[in-house]
Amino acid sequence: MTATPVSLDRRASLRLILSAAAVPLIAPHALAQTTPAAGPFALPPLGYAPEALEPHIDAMTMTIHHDRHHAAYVANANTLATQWPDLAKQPINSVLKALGTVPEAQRAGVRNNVGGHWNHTRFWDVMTPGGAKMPTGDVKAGIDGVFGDLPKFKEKMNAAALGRFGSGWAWLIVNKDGKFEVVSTANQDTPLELGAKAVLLGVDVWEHAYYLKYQNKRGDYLNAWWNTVNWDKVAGNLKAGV
Ligand code: MN3
Repeated sequence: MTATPVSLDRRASLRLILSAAAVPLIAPHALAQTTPAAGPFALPPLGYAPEALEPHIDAMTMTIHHDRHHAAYVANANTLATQWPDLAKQPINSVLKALGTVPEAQRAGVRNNVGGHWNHTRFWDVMTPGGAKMPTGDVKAGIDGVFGDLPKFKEKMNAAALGRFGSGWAWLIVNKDGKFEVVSTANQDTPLELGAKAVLLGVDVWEHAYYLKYQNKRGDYLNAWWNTVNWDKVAGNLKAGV
């Protein structure tokens, strides 16, 4: 009978079609990680697999968030650098600490896009899998000294994150007086413009950070997010300052 070879051919063709289809599905992620940016700003690699934070943060959210949202901030920052070349001639922290020195035509763009690039870079890093699961050393001492203990600090941070109307961030910083403080910023504003001496930890509460898995339940996302915090990275941020 001829039915069998035809059926096998069909299966083989289907396999070929599927394997060909798999290439463009994989390629954009790989490209986003490795293609040099057309400009001074580059999307940093996530540093871990997009599924590495599951079940707390799902792979699809991480992929879209990093490869599309963060990538868009980087692309826009590169466009701004063509309009205002001084943007690329100074450290990013200096620009964000002194937004008043940015020409007015580019200021809002720099605030949103260079700010978004800085915020997300810090965010991916503090969620790096592994590391200490509890604060130790100077971070623990700072948290206990100002907030009482870790649970009370988490309450304060969650309140800042839940209280941010619309889009923005909640942060643990060392403020301009050298004291641990929880602050919230709107949109892609950074704690650098508040005069922070160190930015220890930040959580993105834009809906794009959690909507696929948690929908409108920002509190559930926050409770899950705490499981991803790498306290060794937090300690490194305290030591490094800004
Ligand atoms: Mn975001």
